[in-house]
Amino acid sequence: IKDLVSPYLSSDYKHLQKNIAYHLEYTLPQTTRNLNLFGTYLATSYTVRDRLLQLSHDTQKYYTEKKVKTACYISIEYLMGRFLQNAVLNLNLEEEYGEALAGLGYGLEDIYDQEQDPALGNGGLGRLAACFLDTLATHNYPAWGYGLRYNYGLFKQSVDVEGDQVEKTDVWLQFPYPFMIENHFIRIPIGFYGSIETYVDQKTKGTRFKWHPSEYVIAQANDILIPGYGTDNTNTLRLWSCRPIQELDFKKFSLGDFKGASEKRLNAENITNVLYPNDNEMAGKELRFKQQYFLVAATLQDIIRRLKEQKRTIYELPDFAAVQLNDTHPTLAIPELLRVLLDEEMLTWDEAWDITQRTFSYTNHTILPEALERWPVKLISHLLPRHMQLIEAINWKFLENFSENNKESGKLRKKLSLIENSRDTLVRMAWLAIVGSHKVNGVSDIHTNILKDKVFKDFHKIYPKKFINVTNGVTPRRWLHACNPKLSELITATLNSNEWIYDLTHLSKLREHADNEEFQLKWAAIKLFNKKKLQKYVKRELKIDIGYKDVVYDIQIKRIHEYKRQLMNIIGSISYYSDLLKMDPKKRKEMPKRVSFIAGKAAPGYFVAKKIIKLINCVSKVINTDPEIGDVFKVIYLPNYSVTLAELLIPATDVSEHISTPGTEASGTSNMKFVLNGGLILGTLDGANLEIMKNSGEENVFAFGITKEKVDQVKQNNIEKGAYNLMDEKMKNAINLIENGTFGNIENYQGLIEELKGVDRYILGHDFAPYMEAMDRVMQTYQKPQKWWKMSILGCAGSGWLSSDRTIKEYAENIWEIKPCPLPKIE
Ligand code: 26W
Repeated sequence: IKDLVSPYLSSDYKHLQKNIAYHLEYTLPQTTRNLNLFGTYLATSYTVRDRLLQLSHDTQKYYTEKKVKTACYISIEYLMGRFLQNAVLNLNLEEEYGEALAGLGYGLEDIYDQEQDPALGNGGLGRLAACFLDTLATHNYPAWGYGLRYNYGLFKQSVDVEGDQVEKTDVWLQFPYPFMIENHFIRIPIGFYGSIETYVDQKTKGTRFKWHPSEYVIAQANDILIPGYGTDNTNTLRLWSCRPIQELDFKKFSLGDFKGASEKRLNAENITNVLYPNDNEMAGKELRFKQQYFLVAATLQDIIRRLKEQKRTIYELPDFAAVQLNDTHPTLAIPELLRVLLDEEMLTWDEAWDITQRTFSYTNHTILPEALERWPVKLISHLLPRHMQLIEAINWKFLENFSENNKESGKLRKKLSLIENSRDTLVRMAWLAIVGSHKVNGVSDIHTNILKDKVFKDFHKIYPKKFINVTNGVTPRRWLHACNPKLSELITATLNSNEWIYDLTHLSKLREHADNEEFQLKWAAIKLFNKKKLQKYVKRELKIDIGYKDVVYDIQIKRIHEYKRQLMNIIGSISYYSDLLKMDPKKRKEMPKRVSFIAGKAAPGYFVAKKIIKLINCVSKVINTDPEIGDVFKVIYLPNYSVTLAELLIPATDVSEHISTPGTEASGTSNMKFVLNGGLILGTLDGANLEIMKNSGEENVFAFGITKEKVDQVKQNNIEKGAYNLMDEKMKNAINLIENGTFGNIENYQGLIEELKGVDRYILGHDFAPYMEAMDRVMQTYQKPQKWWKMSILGCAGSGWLSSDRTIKEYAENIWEIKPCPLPKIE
């Protein structure tokens, strides 16, 4: 049969053209006689999909033959970005597709540009998952991604005339998304609510339990095939969407109750309707809890089905699949697997618990207390009565090891308990994840140390070996090769090989060119080229002309959050603006030029973050229209930050800001992407910044501020003496400008300013002067091009370890115990 299809898949450009024409004529309501860009993009995408389907079938068949162990990554978010360019590059078909499309009158770039980003994630955690999928396929690891196919992804953001964030629904499925394949053969029933039956097992005479859910929905698989770079191995990202058991209640319909007739369907569809837009803050809504259970219940059934298809027993599960919990959102997988093993597979508790612990591992991505999930016992008992019973049993058995007898261990028991008795009785999901996993990891050195010494201290004492660090990484395919083709070419030409694309440590060989003037000029010219592209975008989208020659492009792009301190950034801009105004106009004109970009979304319910956006926009308006300032300084807020926008911004950046309060940013991953693209870092001693300094050289990073150890003392001082009283004069002056209405009515910013002058939780006041001083160093250094470009090249040369290929190797070896399984090459 393979011979019947393989001619279709030839990669000759004429063949590709025929394939595209086929899909235009027979898949789409289009014809080859009236071509348009969007239709051609769709048809092109279908031809890519065809190739991936073939490769995916071969891959699955081979993995099954080889009986490999598979990694299953469960994540409630995936921020994939555009698909087509990545797939064409990974399949190494760029030239062929370029030619094929040119023949039809289109440029490849314009076709790529037709694609909408599927925004099925909020930020760092979802994008990390996407980088991991790229690496897993590229390095031939047998792996599955599991997630949810939300009807509506993260909201689209715009800014109104007042400077406020406006949210619009992201209807990403209104047009076909050609890379997702609805797999009608995989439909899995998922229960909710109901009761527990207790009975005596006739064989063992022991008590057994059975859950009888009172409601069911269907989990429908939607598959996205993940190509690897330079390999035939193609993995699957399986996204579940929720369908009703019964589409329409005909009885109700016949009685004229049309609304009631569709109620069940609407309730079911609701489960995967929308991505919760909170990042680092728990919303605590019942629907979100349903999403979490729906995801893990469907995923585990799918894994167990595949295990059994291979005629393997349930005891072999830990050798068949390593299941990674991406933060605590999928933690219900632990009681769910236990339930399946006990109530359906009839295992003993000890057997079931052993299998569970050996199957799961858990990654923590944040230590912010408001982000740590705790769900009410009441809610769990109502929705998943059997699971609540099991969580209590896990807790009971775990605490058994710590006697109740003396006061000290009584205290310890309280701290360790999976169930917290505060105002509400709550389940601590992180505790459950730790107890039910064999490995727990943080995402950077400093973050893992905080987990061990603070957040999970008591658990670390009990299970010292369970806790390990796996520092995050990013895929060099998307974040250098695809988004910065000119730099990619220069690196390949300089190293005389493109091996760096899948082994990034090769970049270290760039070190010998760091001082070379000719090389520096080439390097700088590419940055300028990328800046020009961004300048054009800003002109087109915002109608602002910012210039790009001899201007420092300074960028902070990430979710808007108090701990990330965009507020310090914008107050810095106010202060700089005020200094410029005070200057002798002649001297001002000679100042080095800077554009300060900020982009990022605020969670719709996070009012403080929204005020920060408003302040940024109002400050930007005043500065950008001040004729005294002209092109010496501009502040640009770019709306609707996305993966695709990041691909434009990162290659164009001279210096990026990663200025979180020490101890708050678990890792950060955009910092890595900037360094990879020759951008310099202006950053605090936090997250992965520290490791970037270690690997690229401290002298190549503009670091400032205190270590995390000193933060508590500063906070205490703020509380005792009042933050405002300790503040630097320049910062007071900037705050004064906000208060006197320079940037619009102060009432807009009341909450922000009060917190800043009072407690200043994130110690902006303390760090302000060193921050401004570091920015000054940036501007001074930029005036010395040889030094600047040397730093830029050395930063990139030291970034080999930043690849997610390194990260995944560590997961594979130290947590999952899986091995690459490359498909044999067929020539
Ligand atoms: C329950 C609400 C909620 C939603 C999302 C809580 C927490 C999250 C995420 C875990 C937040 C997140 O994305 N964390 C980021 O993870 C990145 C990948 O490890 C890190 O690089 C970032 O530093 C971290 O903020």
